[in-house]
Order: sequence, then structure tokens, then C-alpha cells
Amino acid sequence: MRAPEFTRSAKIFVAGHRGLVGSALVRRLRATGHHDLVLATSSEVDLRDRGATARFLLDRRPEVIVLAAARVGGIAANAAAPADFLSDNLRIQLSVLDAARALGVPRVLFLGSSCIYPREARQPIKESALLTGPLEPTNAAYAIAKIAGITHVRSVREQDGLPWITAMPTNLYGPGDNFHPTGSHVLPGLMRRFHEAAQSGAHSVTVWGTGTPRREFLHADDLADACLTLLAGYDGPDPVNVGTGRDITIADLARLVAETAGYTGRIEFDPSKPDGTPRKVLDISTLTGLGWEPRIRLREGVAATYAWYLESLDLPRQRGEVRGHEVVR
Ligand code: GFB
Repeated sequence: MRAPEFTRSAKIFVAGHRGLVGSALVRRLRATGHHDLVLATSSEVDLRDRGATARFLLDRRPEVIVLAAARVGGIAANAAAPADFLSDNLRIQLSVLDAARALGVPRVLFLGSSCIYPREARQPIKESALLTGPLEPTNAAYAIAKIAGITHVRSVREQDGLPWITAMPTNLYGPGDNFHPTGSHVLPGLMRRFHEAAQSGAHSVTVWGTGTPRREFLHADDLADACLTLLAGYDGPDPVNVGTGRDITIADLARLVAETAGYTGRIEFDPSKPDGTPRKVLDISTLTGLGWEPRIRLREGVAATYAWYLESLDLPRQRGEVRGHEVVR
């Protein structure tokens, strides 16, 4: 089957629409005139539940699914709960992809993560590096679930001929991120820590690890734009990397976030905390070859995210709400 034209009238299910990625997708889809969106909160449909997911998709019958629902977290959350990261992600993927397959949904975009690539992959990492070496241990369980998702999509392409595709975003940030002090990714985690230190007049802030690892950061709005580019113009079995192609050390990121939050005290490093993978920057030539490029520079994106964070502090918090990248509970 050829990939159907990605029209404004297509009925699109954004799985995980309250998370960092899903909410950016919904913003971008609406801004570009896609009005027929299928959305469901995790309390309406628990995507880990096969039966509930199958009934929901049978009832709504989307023509396009973007699978942005997942259990995600930073290095400490991954290391603390690998069984949850493996199990929840496998279950979400199996529920959604099996139900979509049974209904013959013509177009699925599955979102993975750059941590699927081997820890020692040559940088910048090409899509062809997948499964060429051992994974970074701090997030191997999560990565293996995501690799299962890529293989699932590829297998459906092979067996049923459906034009399903996968994208591998690098480390993401933006409005709607999870700012939990220990469970979050580095950028929102540091934003909160430096903000609180600036407010309290603290003289020192501790950053985990040595500060030497390098990471690439992509704003969620740029990822959303990339997803639309792929839905409109990509149909192949290989995952497509989504990043900026530029990376920064954690120490430099910490200085940038400190400056943004108005913190002027000392920055200390705690090498007893894990560094994780030493470097992770993606080769984005497949995607730039399709005409996409990142638009939001890190400094501007961090400033805008910090402004969002300040606003969110004034919003009433819902009890039990997960302000994560993607919401599963
Ligand atoms: O963002 P992060 O948790 O993700 O950590 P990974 C990146 C780097 O920042 C690590 C350091 O070297 C951390 O030690 N870091 C410094 C901090 N201070 C902090 C802090 O306060 N919080 C956090 N979280 N890190 C994740 C994977 O790995 O990447 C996920 O665990 C996912 O599975 C995600 O794939 C994209 O890049 O190390």
C-alpha cells in the first residue's frame, strides 16, 4: 500500500496528547488546519489495556495514529524503575499497534528515542547504527521497549504492506515538560533547581554527574513540525532521526539554565551520580533531505520554556497529574 496523502481532513489520533510531545503535536496540527483530532486522556483510555484500546480505536476509527504515549523519565527515573519502563512501554505499543493493525489503519507514526542506539555509536549517530552494539545500561530497559516498537512497525510493513513509519527524537524539552526534582530529564530538572536557588538566594547548586557528557536538545515544537514532514513525505522501513545535529556539555547547559533563571551562585558537580552515555548527537541528514530543519535555537527555547514554567507555577496543580512528556496514568 502506498502512503495515503496527508490531508487536512484526515482523522488523526494523537496518543499521549497531554504530554510534552503530544501537546506540541496537537498545537501544530491545529495551527496547520488539521481539525479532526481524536484525543483521549489516560483516565478515559488506559493504553496499556489491550481490550480498552481496541474498543476505543474500533469506535473512533482514525486514519492516522501518532504514537506519542509512553512512560518516560530522566536518567534517575529510568535507573530506579526499569521494569516499569519496559512493561508500560511494551504494553502501550502492543495495545495500540495490534489494534491499529487489526483495523488496517493506513498510517502510523511511532515515536522512539535516541537512546535506542548503542552507547559507543559513532557520532553523529546515523539510523544505520541501530542494533550494532551494546546499549547504555541506565536506560537499556526503556530502549529495548522502543526497539521492540520499531521492529513491530517494520514487521507490519513487511507482513501486511502498511506504510507505517518510525521517528527517533533526540532529548526533548519545551512547555508541558515534567519538572519533577528527581524524575525529570536534565533540562527541566536544572531549570527548577536553578529557579528555586535564585528565589531562595542559595549560594550553590549541585548538578548530577561530571558535567562532561554531551547532549543534543530539541524543542518539542520542532519535533512536531518534523512529524508533519514525515507524515506528508516519508515512507520507509528505517527510523528517521529528529534532532538539531548540535550538542552541548551538561556543564554548559547548566550555565545557560542558571543564566536564564537569574542564578549567580556557584555550580558544583556530583560525580557520584551517573553520567549516562558520554555523547548522543544525531545525524539528521535523512530528515533535512526531506526539507525539514530545526528552527528554535537552544537559548531561545530555554527562555521560552522558563517563561512557561513560571506561568505554570501559578496554575492550580491537579492532584496526581503527571506533567510528563507523555501521560500514561
Ligand atoms: O536528561 P537525562 O536524565 O537523560 O540526563 P539521558 C542527561 C545528563 O544530565 C546526565 C545529567 O549526564 C545526567 O547525569 N544531569 C545533571 C541531570 N543534573 C541532572 C538533573 O538534575 N536531572 C537529570 N535528569 N539529569 C535519558 C534516558 O537519558 O534520555 C531516557 O534515561 C530517554 O530513557 C532520554 O531516552 C532522552 O540523556 O542521560
